Amino acid sequence: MPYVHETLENLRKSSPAQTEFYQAAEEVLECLRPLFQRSPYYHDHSIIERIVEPERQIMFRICWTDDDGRVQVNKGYRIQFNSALGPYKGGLRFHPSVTSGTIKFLGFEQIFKNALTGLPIGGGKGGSDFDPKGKSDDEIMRFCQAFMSELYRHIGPNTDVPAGDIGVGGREIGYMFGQYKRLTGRYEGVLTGKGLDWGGSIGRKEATGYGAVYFAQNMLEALGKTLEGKTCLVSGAGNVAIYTIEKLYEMGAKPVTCSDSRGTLHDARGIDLDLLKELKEVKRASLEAYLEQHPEATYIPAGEYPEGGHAVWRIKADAAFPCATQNELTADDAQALLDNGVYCISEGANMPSTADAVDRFLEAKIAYGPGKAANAGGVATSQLEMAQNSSMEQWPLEKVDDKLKEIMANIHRQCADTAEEFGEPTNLVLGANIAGFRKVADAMIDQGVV
Ligand code: NDP
Ligand code: 2IT
Repeated sequence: MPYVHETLENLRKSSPAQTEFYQAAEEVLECLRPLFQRSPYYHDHSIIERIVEPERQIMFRICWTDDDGRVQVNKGYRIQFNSALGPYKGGLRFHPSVTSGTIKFLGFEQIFKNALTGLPIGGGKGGSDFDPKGKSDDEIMRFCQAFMSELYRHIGPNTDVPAGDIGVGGREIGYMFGQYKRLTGRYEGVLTGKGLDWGGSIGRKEATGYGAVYFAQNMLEALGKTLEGKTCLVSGAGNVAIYTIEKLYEMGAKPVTCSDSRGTLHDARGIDLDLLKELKEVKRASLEAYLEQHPEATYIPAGEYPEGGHAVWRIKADAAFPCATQNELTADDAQALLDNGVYCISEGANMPSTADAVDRFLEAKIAYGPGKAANAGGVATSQLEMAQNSSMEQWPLEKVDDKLKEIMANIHRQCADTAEEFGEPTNLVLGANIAGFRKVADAMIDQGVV
């Protein structure tokens, strides 16, 4: 299929340093080959050349003053990738590793993820290389205000609605919302993940993690299995990891690990969720402090696993939930998981498995739910927050959670049906990419050359 090959070659030349974006684009485009063979009209409309090119990318300078009175400078980004299905929607990431390539890969993934939800949202993403670690509350507030002082002119409830991602939670959304309101004089649903007393949706904080577990449950149901009594590995210790662990307990499973950038925690009796929440949501402390209350648990500092792999993925279990960051699970890790009997992987994070790791999972034909399908519950519930804001309502938890369950089941069904349609019934990567792409591409064709 020269069409796919040529587009990837052109991307390699035009985006030489954007390796994560290239990785994400290659995965999607390679999956589309059988679709293009059946439906040449996507080629006739130059759809893939158009879909890999963001509609707009905004880069800006952020100047703010630290507690010592020194002026600090960071880079800010917002990518408005594709608006065929609705206003741009996607999170903001504050992490020192953020580059324009990181935001581009996340924005690209977001297009297809948002399409899979079946809700009217386009794809966008943003963030900064700002490092929230070790900053005071005042510093976080001044940074968020400075960030929004530029971003506010590019966003709006019907144009582009940012939310949280790594390093951006309820506190940061609050400071950014306050600054948006001050600058525009408008109280409107321009961000999601807001506080429950000022426009937030009940259940949004929990939605990504809960959704990833619902997705695992859907995959297991198709195999006649459940999560009940299963030992589960979770990486990360942030928003997605914490609520994955919470839902796993509700399903009768036993999550035995979590991790942060400094190390991995293994508690064979099951992670103490209350303590984890206190350490991470309240004290913002290292996971090592967990041992003060549970000396029988094991803590393995990052990089100190004897064989050089990621310690989380070397423990015997049934299911795994990567919920930290991109490329945190390598081919060696994938092999270790398979050797240890893991037969279900549901990705809470965005692109946590390297391309080689994904290949291992697909070859093994285990239940593998790629991030753009398995973690779509977060953005889907963000859209429910937008719906509540525009109708000036607040829905009860039961209603939000029922909708989340239904959306995750629909996503699973679409991925499985599409995989089946293309003759690879266990390949949900193929199913997710073709099903998401078709919706966006068809809408782009309907809307003409714009
Ligand atoms: P948080 O900032 O709440 O937590 C991130 C966790 O991952 C922390 O434990 C952090 O450790 C760890 N982590 C982050 N970067 C690295 C790194 N480079 N190496 C090792 N560990 C790292 O973020 P979220 O939980 O919100 O996001 C986690 C993942 O889920 C991301 O991939 C995000 O894109 C994805 N996601 C998030 C959604 C949401 O609604 N929040 C929705 C869909 C996907 P430490 O604290 O030490 O930095
Ligand atoms: O990656 C993601 O889907 C998110 N960070 C959530 C985006 C959103 O708009 O809620």
